[in-house]
Amino acid sequence: MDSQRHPSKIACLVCGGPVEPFLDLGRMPLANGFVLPDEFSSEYFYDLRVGFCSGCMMVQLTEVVEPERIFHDRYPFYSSSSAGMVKHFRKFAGEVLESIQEKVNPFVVEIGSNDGTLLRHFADAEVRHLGIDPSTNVVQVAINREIDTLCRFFNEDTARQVVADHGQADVILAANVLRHMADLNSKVLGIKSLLNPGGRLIFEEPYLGDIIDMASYDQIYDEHVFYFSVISVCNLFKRHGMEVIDIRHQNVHGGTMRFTVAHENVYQPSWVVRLQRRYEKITGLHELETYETFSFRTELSLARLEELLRDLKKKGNRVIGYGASAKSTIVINSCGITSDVIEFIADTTPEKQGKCSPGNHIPVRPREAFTSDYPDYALLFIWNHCEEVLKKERDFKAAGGKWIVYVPEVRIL
Ligand code: JHZ
Ligand code: ZN
Repeated sequence: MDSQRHPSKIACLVCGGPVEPFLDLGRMPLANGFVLPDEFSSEYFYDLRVGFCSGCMMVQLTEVVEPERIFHDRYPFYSSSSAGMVKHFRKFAGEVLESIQEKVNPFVVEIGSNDGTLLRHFADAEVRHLGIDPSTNVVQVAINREIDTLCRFFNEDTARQVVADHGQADVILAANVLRHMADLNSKVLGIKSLLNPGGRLIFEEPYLGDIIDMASYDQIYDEHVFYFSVISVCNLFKRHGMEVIDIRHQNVHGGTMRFTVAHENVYQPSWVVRLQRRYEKITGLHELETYETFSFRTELSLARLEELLRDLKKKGNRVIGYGASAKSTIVINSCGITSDVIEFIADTTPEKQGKCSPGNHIPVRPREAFTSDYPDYALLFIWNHCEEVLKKERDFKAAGGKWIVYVPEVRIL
């Protein structure tokens, strides 16, 4: 092995301390890199490894893919692709709108605003707003909905530009975005300069505590450079004179934490933040051993899934995948699943249909390919939308079909 390319420890992207790798998922294609057959030979691969920094407690990837390879004019993920998430964002917006109703002409900025699923509620309420997102195709959807959006990467320059054009923000929102940004210190500096003195950054991300508890290893991929605990997020903002003043756990994407952050010494931080930090110490989120156990559970879970699929195929069953999520790429490539095992993946996103899954090239077909000819088993790659899917597809079960899930454990439903 080339020790220059695969150093055992890398420097933490936040504090520069040593990062200890604890899980290696091998060579991996881009999670959202769905491909046409003539693109197979130019597919991009990277080493998917994740590590823990004992200095600032941040869990992070050890190899970062350039964001321009991921977010471009064909980024195939739309925030509105799940009815459950649309509902979640409506409620989120309602709470924020209520918190700013006393303000005169408030200004709300969303980083990574995608197709405007969250920001549309501010546009509808005629609140001054601005979305910032680098993926042209998703931004076009937002612009068509008359949501003010700037199509570019968020960074310190963008922040300066927004302040010059519109002034500082009262609220900055970011949902499933900050963990995607490798140069996190610089992004925090951008946020700090964009946020007015009494302003709040409210962001949410799948919570590391839940990822560990549920062994949801498939949330680990190129787009997610960081995996946030309350301790690591507090440490990150403290470096820049900001502080976490509140946290609220959310029941989406397998467990998400919503963080509220402000300039230091403006608000009294909630006792919940202190308590959760203590809880994280009790459950070992500040110790490498916890992550090594997680790594072992991941390997076990992958082996069980592989065995189950092999067994079902041997008995002559038809198996398909449901939901060509970014997560599915990790499971498919880690388990070595090919189209001999899974005929196709059913997915509602037009941009993914007709293409093949990254790496192992399983065809992606519209949902109707599933409903018109039910298989014996469907492997649910969007276990995070389980309730929504099982309700929508209740006829599959009624027709004798069975679901396979693998988070929190490999099970047949
Ligand atoms: P879903 C993406 O992850 C990527 P993914 C990103 N990195 C991130 O952080 C999270 O979102 C938030 C399909 N689908 O939401 C549509 C159906 O086919 O778990 C999409 O292709 N039928 C930004 O991709 C895919 O699932 C359905 O009934 O893991 C989305 O999967 C539903 C509900 C979805 O996110
Ligand atoms: Zn660190």
